[in-house]
Amino acid sequence: MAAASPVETAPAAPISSIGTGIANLPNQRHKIVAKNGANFTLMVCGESGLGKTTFVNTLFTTGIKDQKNLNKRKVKQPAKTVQIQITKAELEEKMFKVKLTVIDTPGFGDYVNNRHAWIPIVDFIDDQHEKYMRQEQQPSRKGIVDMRVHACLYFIKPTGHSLNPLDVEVMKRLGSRVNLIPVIAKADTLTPSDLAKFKQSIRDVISAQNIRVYSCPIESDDESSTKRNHNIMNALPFSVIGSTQDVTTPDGRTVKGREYSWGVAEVENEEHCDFKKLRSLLIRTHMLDLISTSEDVHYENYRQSQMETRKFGDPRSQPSENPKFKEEEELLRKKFTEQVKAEEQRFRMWEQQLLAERDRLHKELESQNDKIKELQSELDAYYYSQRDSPKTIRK
Ligand SMILES: Nc1nc2c(ncn2[C@@H]2O[C@H](COP(=O)(O)OP(=O)(O)OP(=O)(O)O)[C@@H](O)[C@H]2O)c(=O)[nH]1
Ligand SMILES: [Mg+2]
Repeated sequence: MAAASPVETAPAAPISSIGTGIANLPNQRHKIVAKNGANFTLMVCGESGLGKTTFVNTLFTTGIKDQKNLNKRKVKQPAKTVQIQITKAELEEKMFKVKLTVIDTPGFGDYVNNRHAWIPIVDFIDDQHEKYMRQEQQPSRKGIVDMRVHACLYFIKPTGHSLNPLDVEVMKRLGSRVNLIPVIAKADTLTPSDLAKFKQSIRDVISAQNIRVYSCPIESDDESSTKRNHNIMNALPFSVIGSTQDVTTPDGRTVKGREYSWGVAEVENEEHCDFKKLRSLLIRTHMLDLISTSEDVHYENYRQSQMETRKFGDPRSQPSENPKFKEEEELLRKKFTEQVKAEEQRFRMWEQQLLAERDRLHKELESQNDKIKELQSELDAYYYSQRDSPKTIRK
């Protein structure tokens, strides 16, 4: 279970930021959020080495202004993530506060035995729903700790082909639990035309496989928002470039980006990738929609399915669909059946040997009987011949 695995929590950093969209929220929601403050939890996951940790660092260094953290993060390249890592920050805009939690997860699928390494991630999401539900059932519901995931970025390898079967399997499971946002990693490794083709083929697989991904409401009261929403949705899956390095462009600008002999791939350039669109969707324009759909749809689904399958207060049953256990169970069953078959075969041969031995003994017994009879009759003949002989008469 993911809950049992150690989780590293970075200390909360009070961060003030201009630019979160909380002040622009629709009025009614605005009041609720203003009163309670908002919790926003973002998770990143996907295969190993795709730049998840780099993305999180990039987000912190470009979107959230925290000078102390920024220096620390800039110094070293991220090492391979080996456990779920939680970073907390506070965003503040005007009077509104958002507690941002970013969950970085270990990559999966890079070697054969790691095929099921995504299970702890799915379990982590379920566990947060479970913990929240349990707290909700308590008499006192003050100070509820809430780490339900509001958006899950799924990193896709920039192969230029399509989604692989592991992507499809994981995305299906994630999409039914959280707002799933597909992201193409390392967009700087694809040419613009390859990227466009790649995006289309991913969209095709998502719809053919019925993978549920986050889609924001398009229509809005004002035209510019509607246009912006269209723009955002058309860019899906978002391509990203991650970098915390400052580099200088040929025209002399200093930007976050990656330097190549042919030029600079800029993180915040809309011509190069969709990082800006994605960041804006997450921490500006659609944060509230992500929070409310998580609560109204995903958490509600979880709550209802749990209520239907167990009594109030009962612990959560082991997820029966856990494919790792299923595979192991299947293997054991196969082994068991094979062993039973082999034993049966052995018994059948043994039985046949016994039957053959019994027949042989029967036959031997019969021949022995025949011999005895023969001898008996010989003996009888001898006896009569002796009895009738003159010697016997003389006696
Ligand atoms: N070309 C390119 N390389 C990148 C990008 N983002 C990250 N990288 C590089 O990819 C390597 C892996 O990056 P990480 O951020 O550690 O990847 P990760 O997904 O967190 O890996 P795990 O923790 O093993 O799951 C590093 O060498 C990064 O510098 C990108 O946008 N483009
Ligand atoms: Mg990592």
